[in-house]
Amino acid sequence: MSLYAVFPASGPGPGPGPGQRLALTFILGLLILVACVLSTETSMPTQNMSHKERAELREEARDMFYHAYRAYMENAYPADELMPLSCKGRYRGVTPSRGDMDDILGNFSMTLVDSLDTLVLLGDFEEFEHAVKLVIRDVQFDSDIIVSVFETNIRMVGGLLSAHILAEYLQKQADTMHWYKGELLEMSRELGYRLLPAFNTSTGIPHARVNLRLGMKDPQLKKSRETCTACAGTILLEFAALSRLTGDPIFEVRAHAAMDALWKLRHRGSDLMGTVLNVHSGDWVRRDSGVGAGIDSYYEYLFKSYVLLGDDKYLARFNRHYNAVMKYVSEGPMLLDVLMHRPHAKSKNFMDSLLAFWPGLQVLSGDLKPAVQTHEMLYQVMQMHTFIPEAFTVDFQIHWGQHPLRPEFIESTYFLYRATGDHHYLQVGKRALKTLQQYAKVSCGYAAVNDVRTGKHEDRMDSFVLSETIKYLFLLFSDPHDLIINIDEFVFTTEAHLLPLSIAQLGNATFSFRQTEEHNVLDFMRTCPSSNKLFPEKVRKPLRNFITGSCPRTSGGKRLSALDFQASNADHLRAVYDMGITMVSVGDRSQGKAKSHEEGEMGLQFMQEMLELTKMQSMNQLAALQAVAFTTDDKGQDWAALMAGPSHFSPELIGDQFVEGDVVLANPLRACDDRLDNAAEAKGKVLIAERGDCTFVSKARLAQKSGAAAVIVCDNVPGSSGETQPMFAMSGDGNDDVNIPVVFMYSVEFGKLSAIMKRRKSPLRVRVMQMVEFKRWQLAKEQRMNETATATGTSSQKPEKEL
Ligand code: DMJ
Repeated sequence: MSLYAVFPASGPGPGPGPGQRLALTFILGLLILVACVLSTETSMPTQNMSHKERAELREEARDMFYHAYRAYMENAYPADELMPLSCKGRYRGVTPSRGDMDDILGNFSMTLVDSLDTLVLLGDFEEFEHAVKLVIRDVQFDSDIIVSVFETNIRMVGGLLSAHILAEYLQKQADTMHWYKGELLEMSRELGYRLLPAFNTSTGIPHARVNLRLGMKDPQLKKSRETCTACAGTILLEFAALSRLTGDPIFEVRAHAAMDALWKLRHRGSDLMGTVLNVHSGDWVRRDSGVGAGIDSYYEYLFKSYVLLGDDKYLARFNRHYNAVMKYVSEGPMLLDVLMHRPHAKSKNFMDSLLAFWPGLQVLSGDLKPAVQTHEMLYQVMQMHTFIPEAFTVDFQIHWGQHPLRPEFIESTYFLYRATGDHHYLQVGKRALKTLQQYAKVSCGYAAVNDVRTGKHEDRMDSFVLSETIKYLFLLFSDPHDLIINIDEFVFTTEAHLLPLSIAQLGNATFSFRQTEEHNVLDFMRTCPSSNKLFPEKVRKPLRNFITGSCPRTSGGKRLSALDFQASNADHLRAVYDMGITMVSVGDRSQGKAKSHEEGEMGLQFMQEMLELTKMQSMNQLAALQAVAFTTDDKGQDWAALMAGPSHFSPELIGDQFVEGDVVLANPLRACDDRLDNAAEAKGKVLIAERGDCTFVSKARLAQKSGAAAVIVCDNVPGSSGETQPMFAMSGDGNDDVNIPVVFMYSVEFGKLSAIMKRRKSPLRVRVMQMVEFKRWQLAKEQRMNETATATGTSSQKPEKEL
């Protein structure tokens, strides 16, 4: 059914023009489609969960742990990870490399070390003791392997430290493991020393990678410069614990220094951090600022450093950043990256799944309302796509469909449940658990999902599946009283390792006792019914259809807004009819009449919003659209541009940024098989390669290798055009190594470009840039020309374009 809106008969002013009508039809069509396609499950009221069911789910989480753990121990140990599809171990240097991703691996039995403290939480002291013995016997660090400092710290140092703490705890409390003499602490100290050379930089901010044996003397690390904010800022909890437990201050000193240096790099205007920086100069390399990939655990460690060490400085810093994030990045329940130096400009139109930890952190810091909202939005994304994809767009479409069974959403669910006691979060956890069982469980462990659209598995089970994902599920369904430790006396590291708050008392000048005034803080929870429990549902309710919009959102008396409007909703149709707008099937042109003058006014307001929405939508589309611009006259005065699509794997050209160069056709045109016969010619130029035979990103890598300034991938489907089909963004493989712009051009547009190339005597020079910027620039130019023409009384008619 196709619908369009007819303007109210009683309302003043002109009706929408044909273009606007078309846009309205489009929006309404879209709304109808969304309403029909999506289920209404999100509006299910929360059901309380019985003790019995909760206990059953706890046991199911326990079984999940053993299913994964045994699969690893029996088929992969002493490898770092289990490959669940081939049912064998993943070894660095032996298993075919996955590139930078493998920097996580150090051939140090990572999954076992990462799993140790979960064994204690499960109450399996016997297996814990056995596993500790294995680690002491088998794990060694003197390997000529380059590892990620961040990952080694959070998974290995953190895993060893928490296991050491729990081993000593069991000695005292469970009268067991008397043979244990602090070997795990010694191992973590040794590993800490092996990471320290990375901290020898002029800023004190550690390098991203280090060689376990050679430190920074590895020739491959000579050019090491860049690290991410989270990579450098997620060290302090483990290093402080290491120093306080060993009595060796060096670790904590270095980690504090890195935090201090990072703090100095914040943007003084916005208080935001970028994502990637140069460890020597302290210059920002990527100024995108959000709470997900590249930054996430820096914020987490500022707050938790305050909690663990009691140093107010970290709370103050966290608060400054937090306010900035809530001011610029947070938009309703969404969190959208901005540029740290231009915080009003959104730098991405997608969110990544790592940001799902944020509501959990908000809970810890006491800001419950936005935590409930963001969590609700994420839950809807999960229901829409089965799992939360690695990245999803602002309209909740898949941007990157992978799902490596990450813990962040479950982690936040756990903290929200602990803070509110609301059974909704148990239901959410149940759904997450059952989804893992149904779609990720394989006979040999749990397999990551390569694409949530197809459900295809990947031969990968990251160690955090055991150390975090299943641990948080187990904790969610456990009564804290049944756990062998008082969980509230511990801080969870970013890898969910347990560090006791008592560490602060092990002496350091930065420590000061916190004034908790616990009784006053908790008073509001003692009301009956607890206001704390009633609150989240109130916050969630209006958001319930945030994505699907499948139920009426208006309550009596409130004006229906265009944003809320659902063409499939009878109440909505009635409401707009009352405002004087009739929705008619094409062909039926009867008009609506407003019930009253006021309602007629509301109708006008409604239509205005519709137009605004259309405008916003086309602005968004324009922002993503790329342009290949060139001059159409010899003097270089007149410009034209052909539309092109962006890619997910190359840097975005934002604002007035552009890359300019002569175009050159790749030889062979498809630029595959690592073969480019005219590589020398491509240097500094804009290389044109044809779609097909290999991935977009491999063409881009080949062009980058030969020094090309940018790439235009032209379509291989004859007759395709951006005028008749939607533009799309080329997908990558998740690696972030392409640093030249890469754009896609349909065949019709490319036909125009190649015709111009043929007509020109000299090579065609093009500018790759954002389409919206090109349009802005052109408009400004036209305006200037008009002004001059008016002033001089001449004609401002533009010369014919070459297109
Ligand atoms: C874990 O290793 C940690 O939670 C880290 O902070 C982020 N990435 C993974 C889980 O997704």
